[in-house]
Amino acid sequence: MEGKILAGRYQIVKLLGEGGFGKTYIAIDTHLPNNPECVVKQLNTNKIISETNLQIARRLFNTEAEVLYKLGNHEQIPRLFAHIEENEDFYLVQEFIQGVELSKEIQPGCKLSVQEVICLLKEILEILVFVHQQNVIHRDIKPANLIRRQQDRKLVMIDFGAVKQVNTQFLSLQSQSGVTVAIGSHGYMPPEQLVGNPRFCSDIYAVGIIGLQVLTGLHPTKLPVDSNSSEIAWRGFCTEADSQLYDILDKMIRYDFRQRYQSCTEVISSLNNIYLTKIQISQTSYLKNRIEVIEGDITKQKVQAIVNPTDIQFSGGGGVDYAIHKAAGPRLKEECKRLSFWDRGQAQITSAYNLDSRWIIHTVGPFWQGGNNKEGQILSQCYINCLSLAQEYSIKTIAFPSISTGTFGFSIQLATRIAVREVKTFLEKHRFPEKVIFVCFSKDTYNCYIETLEEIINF
Ligand code: AR6
Repeated sequence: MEGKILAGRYQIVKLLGEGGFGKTYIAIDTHLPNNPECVVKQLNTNKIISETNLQIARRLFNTEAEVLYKLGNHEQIPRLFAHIEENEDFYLVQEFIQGVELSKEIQPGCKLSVQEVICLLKEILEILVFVHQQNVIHRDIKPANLIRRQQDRKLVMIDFGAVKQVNTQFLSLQSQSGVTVAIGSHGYMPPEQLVGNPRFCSDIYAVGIIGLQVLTGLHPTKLPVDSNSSEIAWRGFCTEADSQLYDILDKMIRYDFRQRYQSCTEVISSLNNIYLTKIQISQTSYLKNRIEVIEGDITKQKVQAIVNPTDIQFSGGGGVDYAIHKAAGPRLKEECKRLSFWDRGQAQITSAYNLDSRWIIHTVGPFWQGGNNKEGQILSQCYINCLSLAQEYSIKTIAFPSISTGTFGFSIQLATRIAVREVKTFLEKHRFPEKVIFVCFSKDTYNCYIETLEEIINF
């Protein structure tokens, strides 16, 4: 194969690996300047004898190439450049990812801390959310299929679909004729997949197993299985105590798939929800580190999300709302138009377009009417709903203006008290957002926040 040029463009350089029905090569793209490297996966059809099976292979290959093409829209999944059929062999040409496989990072005996494990699990699960949304089950999640990209240190998920899905089909054809080819990897594959019934939660199982591997420092095949329950008996190999993470892992790797988490977002949400340990909470300094008060303009903040107090028409009509719309540009207005009607106290998230932040969380605060119309409760809901969205999106830093204290006429003192109380309660229970910044537009508001924080959290 070396030296062969596919489709008059991709020149095979060397063999990277070989599996059941195919081979993977490094190639160069002779049509682009500097001839960048790419990966060519070949589905070898030598073993497919009948014309009908060849047609099935072709159909699967084409459908799966379409799926891969869609998946490649995610920045942590290699892009598909081409799919080629030549002399009844099928090829996929993909982006080459420069980096190190996770399997090389986690050598035997290498243990990560609880916090590091949580980050790793979330990073893998966030990619899988997208994959599952496209109705694809990866089927072979393992450290060797996750590459830590050199350029940005992000994980990239590789080895998808086409060749594998086609393989799986032929696996059943082959097994009828007595030849078996293993799909999936020993130790990472859940029982239902072993009998040919993979589900979305089979991928969740595999991610859970990676979690066990990095927590215990043991390869999954080295972990004992309880003969009564068939569950993996892994906890005895951990040094740190963190029952919340351990409970989540247990639910990811249950022997019976019905007892597992059924979606990746559910797992992410549980991971985000891990309560801070008692020690962390008792350190008042810890909360202090997560709250900041500044005097300034919220539209200038370099944070992941800013909060926009708006009205139920999302008009961008006045106050901060106007300033945010002006700074974000007209595309924000377009997106806001598509949002549905809200009640006061609710929150919704949009992109932040031209702003330095990634997100805007819009919330409709209460209009002060003398205090007898649940204004306090509604304002609390604004804070809780904004913070919950921040948590759901794993937002690290969020900036709040003083909601409802302008056009909507709430007293600064009362609004500040509610803001501080809700932020404190939320942060004590959640890891995200990691930091909340109160952005005050005037010296008076700033002083009010400082005094209230001193009183409520010893700021
Ligand atoms: N950065 C930070 N804070 C600001 C900024 C800024 N650039 N500009 C104003 N503030 P308001 P509301 C402060 O009236 O009371 C709009 O018309 C300001 O000093 O913007 O929640 C919407 O469309 C005040 O303390 O919001 C809604 O109809 C606080 O932000 C309505 O106002 C909020 O003032 C919402 O009223």
